[in-house]
Amino acid sequence: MKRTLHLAVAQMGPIQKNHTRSEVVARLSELMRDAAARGARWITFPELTLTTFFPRWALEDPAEVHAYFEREMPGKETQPLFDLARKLGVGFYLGYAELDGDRQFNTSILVDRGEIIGKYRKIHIPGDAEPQEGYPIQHLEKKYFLVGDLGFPVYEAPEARIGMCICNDRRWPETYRVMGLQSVDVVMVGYNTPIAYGRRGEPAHLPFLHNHLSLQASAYQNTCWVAAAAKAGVEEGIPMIGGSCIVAPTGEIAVQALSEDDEVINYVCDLDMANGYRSNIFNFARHRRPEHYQAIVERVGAEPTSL
Ligand code: CDV
Repeated sequence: MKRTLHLAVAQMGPIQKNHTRSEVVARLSELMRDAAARGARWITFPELTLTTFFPRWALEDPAEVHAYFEREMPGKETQPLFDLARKLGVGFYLGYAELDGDRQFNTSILVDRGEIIGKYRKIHIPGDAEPQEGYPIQHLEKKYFLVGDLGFPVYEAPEARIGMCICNDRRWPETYRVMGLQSVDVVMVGYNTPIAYGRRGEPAHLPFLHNHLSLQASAYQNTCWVAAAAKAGVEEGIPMIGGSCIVAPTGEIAVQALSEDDEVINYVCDLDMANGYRSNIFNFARHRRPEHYQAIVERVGAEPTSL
């Protein structure tokens, strides 16, 4: 019998600084109800879903910083989302800022019908630790987050092997290959991608291109489905891309969000679609040549010297 999984991606519109967690959880609950009514079994929410994207600011007061973090999950405000998922019989990916003792991580979890079954902590932390002169906007994730310490685990959910990554991770081929080598069926990823990033920014169309380019190439090269959820629109004056999508192992976008607001997209994914590639062009066991890939783990930055 064909293995299928009904996936939904719940894109979110902006979350402003004055929006409370309870307001956000009410929006997430509405999206979850919509996804479940369409028959979806798993839902991907964005990165740092519970608050505005605070790493755009250089906050110094620890109390102000910690107000953006979750000390427990579920907490008082997030418990209703877990309860609803249990009632509706759905699973979800949720990104949030995690405070573990005094360690701060950019984290995502997999929650199946109210129970946490997996956790990931963002590994590729982009941006800077200090504000940069001349940048149109600041992106200070290095100020707030440690590099994740859990690797790229793949979790055995009842219907599929599910892996996670977070925003900037989706641009790095290593992210997916480590999960591809664990026969991942679905990679879930949430993102907050401002349109003007870096010293001069780029032409505005490029962040959209690079988003889909990375997701589509990675799905194809690792023969998996990718479910990608944006937090989109203008948040605290900063425009962020949408383009949330579900990508097939063929590299094709199966379905894509059209708005920059709260929006559910869904697709019944044929998990066996990967088999053709896995037994042929991307049969890793037959065709990979790791003895020639040492540089990938031995060298971090590019150098103009041969290995
Ligand atoms: N939240 C992110 O990781 N955003 C980065 C931006 C800074 C480029 C991204 O890769 O989309």
